[in-house]
Amino acid sequence: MDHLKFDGRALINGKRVAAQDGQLFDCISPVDGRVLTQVARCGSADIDAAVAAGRVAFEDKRWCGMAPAQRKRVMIRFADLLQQHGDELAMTETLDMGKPVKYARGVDVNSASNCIRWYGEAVDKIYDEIAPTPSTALALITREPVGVVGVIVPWNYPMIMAAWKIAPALASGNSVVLKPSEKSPLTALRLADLALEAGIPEGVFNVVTGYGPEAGSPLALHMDVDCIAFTGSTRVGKQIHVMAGQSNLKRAWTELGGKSPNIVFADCPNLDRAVEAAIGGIFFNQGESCNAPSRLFVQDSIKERFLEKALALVPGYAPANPTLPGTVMGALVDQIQMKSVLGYIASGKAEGARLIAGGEQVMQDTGGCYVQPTIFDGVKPEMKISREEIFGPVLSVLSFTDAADAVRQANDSIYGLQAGVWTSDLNKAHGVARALRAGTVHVNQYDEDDITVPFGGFKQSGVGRDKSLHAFDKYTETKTTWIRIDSPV
Ligand code: TXE
Repeated sequence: MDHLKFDGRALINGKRVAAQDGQLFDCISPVDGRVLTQVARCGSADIDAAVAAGRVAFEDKRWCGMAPAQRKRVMIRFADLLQQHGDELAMTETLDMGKPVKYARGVDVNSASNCIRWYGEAVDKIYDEIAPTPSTALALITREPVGVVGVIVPWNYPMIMAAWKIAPALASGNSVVLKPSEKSPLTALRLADLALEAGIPEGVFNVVTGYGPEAGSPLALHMDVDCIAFTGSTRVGKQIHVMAGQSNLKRAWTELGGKSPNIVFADCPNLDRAVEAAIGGIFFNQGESCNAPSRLFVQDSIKERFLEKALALVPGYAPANPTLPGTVMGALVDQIQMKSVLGYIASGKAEGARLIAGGEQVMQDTGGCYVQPTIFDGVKPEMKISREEIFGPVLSVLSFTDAADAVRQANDSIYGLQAGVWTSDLNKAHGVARALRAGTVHVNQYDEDDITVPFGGFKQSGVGRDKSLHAFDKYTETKTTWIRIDSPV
């Protein structure tokens, strides 16, 4: 990994550039605390330059005017380049934000590449519509790119979150200005290098690095940005909608937090699988997943057996250096996040939940940010660890009496991103799935995922859907063109 050289300059109009005022910030690895490189600390002037480049590229149609079949070929080449550079991208991601390299390669690179390929494939396969009007008129319903799309993403899946937005935005012919998280900026810059290499014209895909208030806000407030797509915290997501309204009423799409309930009934068809999914779901990616099943509801009659099996799996998630190929639990993204997670663990103890696994920071001697996989039993709905998104390896186990009680408790949250139900009873599975207020409900599994299905939340988990053909709704305007036919034959 010492062979990796990082270039922390922004990418604007096809060129790597420093911030206009020369400001930089340190990019610190949570693996061992080392400074990986310095990164451009962009501000308003840099955002203006990136948006202007995107606007010029959009207006002269160098990308949206390209024949769809050609645009498709370029995007597929872009997806191929991610695979060709997969090992480098994976190790960069691991060093930058701490996830195990095995998953950075096997999940993040593959999934980002697949996403870009899938939307690329769609470019020349989607048709517009003709409305069923009387014969005196022809009404065309066409989709047009919105123009310049601003994209702000978090640090937990930097490449995947970027791909979910830039792929449909680019496939629809837009220009993009991407602001990655200041905690994990490096792979976004490499994606933009590879996009250029693949043949996406200069100015079409720009990356500006920097902090939220300094680089993200000017993008969300920009009068010449037509759409802003955001993944991150609910707190900042609300500000994004305000900024969109305060400026030019740009379209705003947000994928925000979650506190997903996972309900296991006593008639669960396969207890071992339910345990593996519950534990794998919360500890994968160090618990830094918006859709992590962080509230586990287990019916009383199987709870003891369930937790016994769950505890047996916990040692398998012991944190280790994520650059090693066998590691399954890496480092939390930074010191701030680690302190926040440890604060939630302290609050769980203080509020009287029963700590049955983990609870400690470990590997302090490395200089990295490592926390044990942690489970609290006896969690009550009003406790902070049951209500707030922890975004770390902390599972809260709650109880319920019957299906109605489980649904009531599950829905008692400001969030509505995902949910899980485990039962052999088809009626109960359908009934509970319908009653759950969540964008995705998993039945008798929790880990299925595919680019073909929409992803997003009800309630304060956000507005709009990533993935699937539905994502095109966010990056296109629908136009009606009425054509009068004077004298039908
Ligand atoms: O997210 P932020 P943070 C949750 C999770 C986590 C907490 C804080 O609970 O513990 O949020 O994480 C940019 N204007 N999630 O602080 O701040 C920022 O630079 C414009 C859940 O990292 O929301 C980054 O690029 N942009 C989540 C992005 O917003 C601003 C994923 C996300 O940062 C901005 C991440 C501003 N004023 C965190 N302030 C999920 N659901 O996937 C920040 N940003």
